[in-house]
Amino acid sequence: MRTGRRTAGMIGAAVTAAAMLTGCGGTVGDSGSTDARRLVLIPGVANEPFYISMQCGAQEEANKLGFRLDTQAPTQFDASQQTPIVTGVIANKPGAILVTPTHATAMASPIKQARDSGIEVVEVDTALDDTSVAVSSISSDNRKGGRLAAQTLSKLVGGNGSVLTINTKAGTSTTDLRAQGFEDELKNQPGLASLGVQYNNNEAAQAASIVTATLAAHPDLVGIFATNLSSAEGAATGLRNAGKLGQVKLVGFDASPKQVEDLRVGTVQALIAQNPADIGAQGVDQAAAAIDGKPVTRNIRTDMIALTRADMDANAKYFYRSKC
Ligand code: T6T
Repeated sequence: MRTGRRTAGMIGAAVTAAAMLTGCGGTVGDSGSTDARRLVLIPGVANEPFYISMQCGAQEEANKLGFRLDTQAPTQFDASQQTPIVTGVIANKPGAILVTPTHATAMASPIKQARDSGIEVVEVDTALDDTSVAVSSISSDNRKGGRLAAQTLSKLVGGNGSVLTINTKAGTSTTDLRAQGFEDELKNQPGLASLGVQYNNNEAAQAASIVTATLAAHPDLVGIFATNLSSAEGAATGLRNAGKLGQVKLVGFDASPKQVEDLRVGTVQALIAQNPADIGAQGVDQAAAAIDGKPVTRNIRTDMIALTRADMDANAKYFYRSKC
């Protein structure tokens, strides 16, 4: 495996993770000169069905447009792991990076460095607070998704009772917007009382513990909104451990294979599925346009759908993939 001249141990670990992402990711060469036909995808974390699906869509589009796409992913969704990947890529001068900033402010400095070195920056999924850095940002309408989750949960619990949000990591633009959208919509649902937001640090086990502790403190809990894959998978485990499956309703974002199975067996009542393959494909389109000096679209919103057990199989195209 070849890596850049400035490769440190940490980058080596991250690159290994990238190669494992789907088996089709590669490392970036160290030619030292700009290779405008090369793109580097830097997702939020390796080995996760949302980002694998995003990579599959990006790879397919890059093949169509005649670009080489390399992928380098951190082993955890964490700015301290993603930063050396971004700075390492600068030395290798691709035409563009497609990056999922793991923190809305902590990732600003390395991503700006990339931009200032002449690399086009396209944000895929999450975004920096500083909207001046990327030429284009492609994501779901996350605030709307949070509102949709609240409407869905309200119907499931008959409009009454206490509800909890389990969020992943503060500073993740997407999931913070989902939690805000959920709270906004609760204002239109007078029978629902918010128990606030708790963070699971993107660890499913922590989400399970949050559910156990909340059930002990609030036996009136009727519903949970889990803002992403790890929080939803973990919340389902927590409800199962407490023997509360189906009694406490669960609406989760994302549609990993485990989440889809949880929906099928009734552990989860609804999933807000995103379209990560489209985020990846449109990210490549925008990167290619920027490199070729063509017009780019600053903000692109991809579609989402609320899946229930009744309609899930008709919408199987929204299920996330574990490999391309
Ligand atoms: O929900 C997705 C993604 O949209 C979010 O930014 C981070 O979490 C996921 O990757 C799911 O784990």
